[in-house]
Parts: sequence; structure tokens; C-alpha cells
Amino acid sequence: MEASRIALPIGTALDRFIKNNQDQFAYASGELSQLLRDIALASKVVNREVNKAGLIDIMGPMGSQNTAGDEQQKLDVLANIRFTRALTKGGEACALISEESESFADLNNDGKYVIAIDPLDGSSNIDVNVSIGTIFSIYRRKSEIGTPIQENDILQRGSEQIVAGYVLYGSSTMMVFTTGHGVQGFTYEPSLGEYFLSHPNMQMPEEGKIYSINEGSYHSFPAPVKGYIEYCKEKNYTGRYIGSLVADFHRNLLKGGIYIYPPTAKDPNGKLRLMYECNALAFIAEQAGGKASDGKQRILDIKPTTLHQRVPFFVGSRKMVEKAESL
Ligand code: AHM
Ligand code: MG
Repeated sequence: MEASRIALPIGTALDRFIKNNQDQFAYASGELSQLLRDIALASKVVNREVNKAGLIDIMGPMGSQNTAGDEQQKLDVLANIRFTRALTKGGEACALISEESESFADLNNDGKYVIAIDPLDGSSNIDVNVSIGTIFSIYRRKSEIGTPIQENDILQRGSEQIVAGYVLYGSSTMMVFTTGHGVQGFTYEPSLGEYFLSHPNMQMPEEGKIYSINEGSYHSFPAPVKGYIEYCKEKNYTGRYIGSLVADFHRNLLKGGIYIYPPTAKDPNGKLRLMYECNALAFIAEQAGGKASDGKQRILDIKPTTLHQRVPFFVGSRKMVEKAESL
């Protein structure tokens, strides 16, 4: 790992970290730092709302459906509003792609950045007090600043991300992100209202013993995926599946493991969305020494053709993903 990855000591506040590491951002610019601060601020608001979800009447289905046909929960909608508002006010973003919106939101033509976000992933877990997360990717726009957004600004490959991260609303709330110089994890201190560096330069163990997959759909998995599950069982690996992508990914990042959402009869391309679920986690995995694939090719190399495109997802410890791919 190159020396430039070393930032500031554990306990450094996120704001100070961003300020001191601005040169790590591709096209070093204050706007990108501001964008990250805007996302952090919105996540604090969402964190507050997630934490009181059981107390006030903001739980339960809204009765509407999002683009994928899933039932939207009130908190999904609220989180989408919080992030959209934060990113709109800042003015740095020209477009926002969200799981909760059919088409992208056109923000500020003078903005330099395109954001893809899943404001609240794992929403089926909200009602049962299980960890949920926010996933985000930041791209630099390709078209000239000041002009309307074009398709090639929006449908960029994951390899073109300049920042990617997630927020995990878990037993503690964490924000984990990469600017392409390793992966940094910050833990939220609610009484101070600030994120502090707790996990500098995160590395995913190259081999692990945890496999995370919804085995309930076993009968409709492709034969190689079934084969990989059998392999995990022969090896006596541990099965762990929360059903919240961010939480499953985060555990495997720390402990070593693989997360798989394969093609199924119900979802022939898998369930997860390339642009605002898989790409960010793939970038983080690679930056931490792990790997992400659709079973055949690197996730970050896939050229999206639509906003809400789904893709089979194999992500985690490098050797585990390679083994799964080899089958
Ligand atoms: P969502 O975006 O509607 O919340 O769906 C994504 C979630 C992931 O967090 C999780 O890994 C997966 O769906 C679980 O799906 P399943 O219940 O089919 O295993
Ligand atoms: Mg989601």
C-alpha cells in the first residue's frame, strides 16, 4: 500500500480527514469534498430518523411501489428526500440516479458530479430493527459544465467512479468510503454529531470462511452456484445472511467472506442493481484487496445500458470470488 494512503490517526473527525486528504481526490477539488460532507450530513439526518423508526409513526408501507416493483417504506422515501435535498442544495451535483426514482433527477447544469445512490437499502429489514444502509457512487460528468446532462454522463462504468461509499445504520452507524486510495471507515458519535476515523485503510482478508447467500432460492440457482455452495459446506464454512447488502458486505469486509446474489428463476439477472448497489461495493471491495464479479466479468467493467439494470453479484474476499468464478 503506498504511503499516500496513510491519512490521519484513529479518532480524526471526518471533516478534518476530508480537508487534509483533498489531494487524494481525483481532480482534487473543494467541490468533491463538499459533496462528501453533504452526503455525510444527510446520512446523519437519516440516521436520526432510522433510530426513532420504532417510536413515531413513520414505519410501515407507503402503499406505493418503486421502479423495481418493491413496496416502498416510508423511511425509503424520507431517505431519498434527505439525500436529494442535501445534494441539490450543495449545487455540486448535476444529476442524481436513485433506486427510488424512475429516471434520474436533473439538478444543477453547472454541477460537475453525477451521483448514484440507494438511499436506504435493505428496506424489508426496517420494520424488524435490523441493520440497513445507504450506498453511493460519485462520477465526474463527461459533458461540458453548464450544458444539459447527456446519456454518457449517466451511464458510466463503475471503473469511472471517483468516490464510492456506504453508510451502515447498525449497532453503531458507520460511513465507509474510498476515493481510490484505500478504504476508510468512520464511526458516528451521536452525542457529538460527528463521524470519527475508526477503521483506517481497511483490508479485506484475501481468504474467508463466511458465505452469504439466500439459500431459500437454492433450487433455482445455476448449477455452478449450487456447486460453490456445496464446496462451502464441504469446507465447513459459516453461512451468514442478513438480507441487508451493506451489512452483509461490511461483515465480510472485516472478517473475510463472500456475498452472492446469483441469477434465480424470479430474477434471471440477479436482484441487485448495477448502478447504485453493486458498483460502489465493487469499488470498495477492490480498494480493500477484494474482488467483485458477475460470475464472468469484473463488475466495474460492465457498461450500463439502463439506470436500473440488474446484475448477478459475487463480491468479497479475492480467493473466494475466484473460486466461485472458477466453477
Ligand atoms: P432493496 O433495495 O429493495 O432493499 O433490495 C436489496 C436487498 C439487499 O440489501 C439484500 O442483500 C437483498 O435485497 C436481499 O434479497 P432477498 O430477500 O431476495 O435475499
Ligand atoms: Mg436497494
